[in-house]
Amino acid sequence: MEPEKGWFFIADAHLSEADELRQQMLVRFLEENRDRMACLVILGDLFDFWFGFPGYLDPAYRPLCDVLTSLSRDGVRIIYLEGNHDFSMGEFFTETLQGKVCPGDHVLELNGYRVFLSHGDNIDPGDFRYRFYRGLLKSRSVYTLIRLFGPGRTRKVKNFFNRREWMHRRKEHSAGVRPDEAFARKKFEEGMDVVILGHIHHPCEKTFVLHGRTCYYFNVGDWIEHFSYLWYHPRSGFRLEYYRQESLVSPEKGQGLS
Ligand SMILES: [Mn+2]
Repeated sequence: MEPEKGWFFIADAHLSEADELRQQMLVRFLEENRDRMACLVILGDLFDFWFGFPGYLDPAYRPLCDVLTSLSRDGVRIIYLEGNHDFSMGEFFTETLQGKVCPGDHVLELNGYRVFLSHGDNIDPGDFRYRFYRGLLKSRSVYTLIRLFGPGRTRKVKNFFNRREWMHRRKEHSAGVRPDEAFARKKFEEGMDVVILGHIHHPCEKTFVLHGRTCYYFNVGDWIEHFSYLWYHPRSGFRLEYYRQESLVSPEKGQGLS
């Protein structure tokens, strides 16, 4: 019997050249689930810094890129929502993987649900400073500059960005409604049934009832501390799950990335 195929949603692995073990875990997870995978949605920041230079793939990411290529050849759809550590997904994602790359938000229809997807770093309309820098960084002139530097100097570019405090901004909110939940509620009012975000590195699921309509907010968490993902199949619905591969789990915690 054909295994049931569904949708996988992951985000925020923030892999760097030093994270061989976590990359290996992610590769195993994807391999083990390939028969259940119709579509893989990556909600940003899969790498700690990614710039898709034409004709170049960072050898450090080869294992993960290879498994993504083989999934895509097997007919798995790949959708990538750019995060705040992704600058230009480039031809590997668009050509080799034939993936859909969304620089901002994306809305799709999933078995009757209107699903809103976004990395989730740009959801606070009051955070002008962050919005300003994000806009500046993701501008054509910065992309041209990075392209001029070339892949040989990406580590320098990455270190430059990673030294900026606002690159890692995950606002603390001790009282009141969390901004991600307030944002989800706004989207439900606009007609969405499901909102799926990443960025905050905390897996969570919350059900809202709006004028008699049940809506769902999910944050898929991360692959640094929680190794969490969201799985959807028409029969079981949405389920937030955790990958456990004890022999590979490394005790890396609290890297403070977002
Ligand atoms: Mn992020």
